[in-house]
Amino acid sequence: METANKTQPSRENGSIEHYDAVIIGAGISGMYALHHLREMGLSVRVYDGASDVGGTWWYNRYPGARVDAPGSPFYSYTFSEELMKEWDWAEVQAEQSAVLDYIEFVADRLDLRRDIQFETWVQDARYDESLQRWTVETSTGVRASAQFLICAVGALSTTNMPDIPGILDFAGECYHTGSWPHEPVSFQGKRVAVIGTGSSGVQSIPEIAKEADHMTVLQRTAQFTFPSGNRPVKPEEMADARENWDAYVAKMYASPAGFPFDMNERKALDDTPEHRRARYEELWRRGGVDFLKGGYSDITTSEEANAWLADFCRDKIREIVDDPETARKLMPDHYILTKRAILDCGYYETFNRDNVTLVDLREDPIERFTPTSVITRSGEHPIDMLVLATGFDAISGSMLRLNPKGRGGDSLKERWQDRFHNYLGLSVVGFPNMFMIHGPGSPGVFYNMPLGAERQMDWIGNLISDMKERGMRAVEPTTESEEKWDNMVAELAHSTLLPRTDSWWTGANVPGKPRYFSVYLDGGGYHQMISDIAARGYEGFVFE
Ligand code: N01
Repeated sequence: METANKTQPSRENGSIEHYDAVIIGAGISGMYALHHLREMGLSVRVYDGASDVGGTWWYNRYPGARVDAPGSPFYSYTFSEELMKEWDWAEVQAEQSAVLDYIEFVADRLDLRRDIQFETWVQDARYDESLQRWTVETSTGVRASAQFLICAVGALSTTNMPDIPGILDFAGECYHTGSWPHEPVSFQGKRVAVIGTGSSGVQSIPEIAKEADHMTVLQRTAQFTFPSGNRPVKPEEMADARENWDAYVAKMYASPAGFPFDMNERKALDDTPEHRRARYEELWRRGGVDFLKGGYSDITTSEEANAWLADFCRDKIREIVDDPETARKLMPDHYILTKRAILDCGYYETFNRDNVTLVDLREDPIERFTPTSVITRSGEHPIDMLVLATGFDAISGSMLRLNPKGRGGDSLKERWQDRFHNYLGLSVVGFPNMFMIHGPGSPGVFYNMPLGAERQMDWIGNLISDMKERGMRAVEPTTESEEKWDNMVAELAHSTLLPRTDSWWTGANVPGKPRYFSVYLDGGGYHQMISDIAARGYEGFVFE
């Protein structure tokens, strides 16, 4: 490492900047990567296409966007007790603007922006085998060379645009929830159509419906959603988290999903049907995370337990939705919790509004768009605005969009044609010194993502220190270790019902994408395992 202990880059005739590490992405992961590597004394540069920090939280500012996972104050960085002590969370499921405020506070507090170049898209990244360094080319013409390339490009960042005849001819306003405008969007007096009923659709539909003249929901797959149970964070909860932060963090480290909650270990069929129903009623009333952590341990492994909960939730839809025909269309038919769990704020209730129409695209598919309408098999729906809540080319999409070129100029797209070959979700054969945060093969989206980024980045930092001590210049995994890891990811996934349902976890939402479940499901076990691998001298890697 030639510039360790320097934080300023050296420039050659202004044409190329030299760093120890280049980080792509200034979201939660990239920000921590910058902080951590800088603390280690490395020279680091971050590039991001956005005009400020935040990544997914910078882009996803659609109405209703909020943390819909176990939330505040545990969806946050854990590495600094000061940050924790200085920040107050207002709601358990913080809204997007509150999360972005927090991220900006961290960037200010750690003075991160001085090493981030915004509005700069990395267009190419190539490994030079003779120099054992990466060169990146950017949209602003800046070129940079670095020994290490950290890809913090986001697991849910590359938007999935539906390919529907005539969609580009639609002349009204059109927005994707994943790249929502920064200027206010007014729905007043407008006829709005929304495609997509995943988390983004379920969060935005109730909000848009309150303001729009009319809303048409174009639903391809009916969804199970649970009442969010969002509420203010109580002052005593914040005080308790602050007082006992170390204990909470230890619990987060020990838990499979990275949150400090005790999960119910009991199996559904160990209880009588009456007891189960009473339990589900109580959890439904409390809503939110309570439902997920308080349910039974075998919902995603036992077909019978799964069917029982699915029936309970379908009964809830029938209870909530007034019109039986609309309720019928809203009935999901997949294994419950085999698509990402959604927490909603009045989603099913929205279909009781006079200004909302539900179109079931399975019975009544979209034929085409015109400049002023969407035409489904049953007829024409005139619209002024189209909202695409169609999700992302998730997990692997942003790495493929970057498409780095490794040894011999071979591209990641070539390497990943059939599967997203990787070792530990961190590294790829033929791409030395390149590391992914939340990449395919990691627990990524099944783990508390800020914590997962911290833990992966700490591991990468330790590997870099180890290389420095041993005078090593390059590291990459072996093909055998990639194959072994792929089998481990698959084995764990297939011990559950999750791969049986089409979802963005299986790549089924993007035509032509390799279809398989590419997330490692045991986050807690994963972090222990990668730490053991490090202790065994980075087993599965080769060094130069
Ligand atoms: O995307 P999705 P999302 N024609 O892929 C439909 C995270 N997140 O943005 O199910 C018609 O879940 C598609 O239909 P189908 C969270 O992890 C977090 O909502 O593929 N429909 C589906 O209904 C989440 O899971 C938060 O049949 C089409 C929808 O569009 C993940 O991001 C908030 C279509 C896409 O749902 C992704 O959620 C929001 C087509 N051609 C999201 N193509 C927070 O915690 C797609 N669909 C803040």
